[in-house]
Amino acid sequence: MSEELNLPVTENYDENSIQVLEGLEAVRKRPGMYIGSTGERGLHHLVYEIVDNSIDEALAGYCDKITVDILDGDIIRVTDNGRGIPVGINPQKGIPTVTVVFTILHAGGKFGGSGYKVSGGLHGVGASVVNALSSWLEVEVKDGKNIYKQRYEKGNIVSDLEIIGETNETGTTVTFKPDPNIFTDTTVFEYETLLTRLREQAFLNAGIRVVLTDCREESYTKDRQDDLCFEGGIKSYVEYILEEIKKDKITDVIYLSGTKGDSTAEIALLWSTAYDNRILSFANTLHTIDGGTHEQAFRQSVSRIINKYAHDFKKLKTNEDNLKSEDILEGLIAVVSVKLADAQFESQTKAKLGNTSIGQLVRDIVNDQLYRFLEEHPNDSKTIIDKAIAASNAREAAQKARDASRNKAGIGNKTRMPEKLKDCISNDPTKTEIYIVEGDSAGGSAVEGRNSTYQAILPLWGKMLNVEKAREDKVYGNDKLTPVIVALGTGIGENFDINRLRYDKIVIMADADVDGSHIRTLLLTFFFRYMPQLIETGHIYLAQPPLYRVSKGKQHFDAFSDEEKAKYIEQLGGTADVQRYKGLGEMDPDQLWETTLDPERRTFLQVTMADAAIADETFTILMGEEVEPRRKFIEENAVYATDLDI
Ligand code: TTJ
Repeated sequence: MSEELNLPVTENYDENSIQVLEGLEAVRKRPGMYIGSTGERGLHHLVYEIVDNSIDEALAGYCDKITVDILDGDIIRVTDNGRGIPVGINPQKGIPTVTVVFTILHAGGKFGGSGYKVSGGLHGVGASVVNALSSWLEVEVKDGKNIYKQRYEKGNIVSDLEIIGETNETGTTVTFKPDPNIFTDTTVFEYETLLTRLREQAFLNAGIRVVLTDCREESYTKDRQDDLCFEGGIKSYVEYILEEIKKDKITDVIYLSGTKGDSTAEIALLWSTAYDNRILSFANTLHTIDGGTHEQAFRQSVSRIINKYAHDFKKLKTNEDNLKSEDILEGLIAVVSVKLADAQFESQTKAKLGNTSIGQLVRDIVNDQLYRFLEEHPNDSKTIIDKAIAASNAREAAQKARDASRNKAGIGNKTRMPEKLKDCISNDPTKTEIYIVEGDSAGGSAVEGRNSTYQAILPLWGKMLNVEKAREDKVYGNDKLTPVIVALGTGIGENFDINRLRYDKIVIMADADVDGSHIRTLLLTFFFRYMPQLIETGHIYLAQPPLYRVSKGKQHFDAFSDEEKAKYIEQLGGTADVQRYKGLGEMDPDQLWETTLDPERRTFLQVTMADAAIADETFTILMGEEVEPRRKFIEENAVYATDLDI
């Protein structure tokens, strides 16, 4: 049912409307000027342009639900339950405001009004652009009395604004089909792409609710629906990122905010167990991937304030250098969201914010509010500073090791091997083995018992570092592990090069007691964190020395477990002499060769971590206070392959 509206009809448009049509013609001629590209990114941008209008209505407090439906035929439908775009005649244009919205190219504020709209430069004014680039677009408005509808094709009005029904609801629905003649790459919408951006919008506009649904029959995301609403806003955003990277937070979520004039800034941050940092910055909800004044101000002022606090509260000695920014930011997850009227972007892709004033606002907020947080949360402050110190020590240790391994690899002068290393004669890295042995005495019998052609021995320090007491930086920050790094030759961290590995097998040979378990824990954690490729490529083994020697007369057996011991006693008629090996240091060289080193008779355990990510978190526990959980982990979690013929 459509009732004649006393509205100007299409043929009566004056010269202005011809100008209007030319305006949208320009959009079709150079779409990239208006939406960045006509590829997949530009296609999805159309949706964001329409949704932004509803988000504005939600931020104004008149709408609490926005739905985005992907329909068959590469069609999008966006609906909000706001006031509805006004249908009354726009005095300047002499046509309904809703028609102005979709047919007149706007440069400034929302719908051509004088008031500015906090936007990324296109937001809230992109409706006519979307219309111009769509094969067709239909808008339906409910104003609490009537349902109005109008249809356009390629930006051209093809029907008057008509009343098609009655309603007591209010809201706006826009349905459109992007023009395949413009979007020649693809017109297929990706659910995950839309989800990512709409989720971002929901985080950045606390409390707005966006429901995305895939209504397509054929789509592999058919019937997928995500109902996105985060009352916590960017505080929820940093928690979300934490979950995504499977790390744990080590401080509370910190929230800072402030306004200056027309500009607002809000910041959420936390420190996590991660080793890198993730700082996302946004301007008018546009993700400024290349950062800009707001993000730079944030990074600089966080570093400044942490150092200021550390010195003020004697966490750093006055003559101690400041902590480096990269160490302070290690593990940081932060979202910096600024909204400002005259956002200036330094690149066409709007990826870098240029306004200097917003940088000052961010600095003021961090200087004032972060410092206050640190004062009021001494535990979190200690955690942040301890982590930065640990990061600094680990970085210095890594640098030392890089220098050492670079020298070792013949870069510059020939590096001396660690003096404790009893290297093997062969240089063939596909055949040689290095045994990392706990203590000098075990090292001594291993040196005598080994086959020096292809077996190298590296005795480590005797008494294991009191791992449960030593903080991570103490464990890795000192030079105890440097001999291992130099001997292996690969370098560590980002300098790791598996092609420089000097041995085929790296065998950890330690006693089955608590000290042995400490050294195994430490070395596995060290390899996992700084040379994980060694684990992934199966180069790491645990030697399995026997626990008992069961003998009777001339016969003797070596047992590797209590069960085996009982079996051998049984085999020898129920009685036998049982010698418990106290430790590797107790074994004479021949015994060590026969039981642990000889490839024909030894039992190696190859360390293969099924899930590095789980291991990472578990190793974090290993570095915690309790020794027992760590030892238990090593015995249970490393996946061992026994009787390997290697
Ligand atoms: C503007 O101020 C007067 C009352 O209505 C306000 C308004 O325009 N609200 C509004 C616009 N709600 N939703 C829209 C909108 C929704 C979609 C899906 C698309 C567009 C272009 C606008």
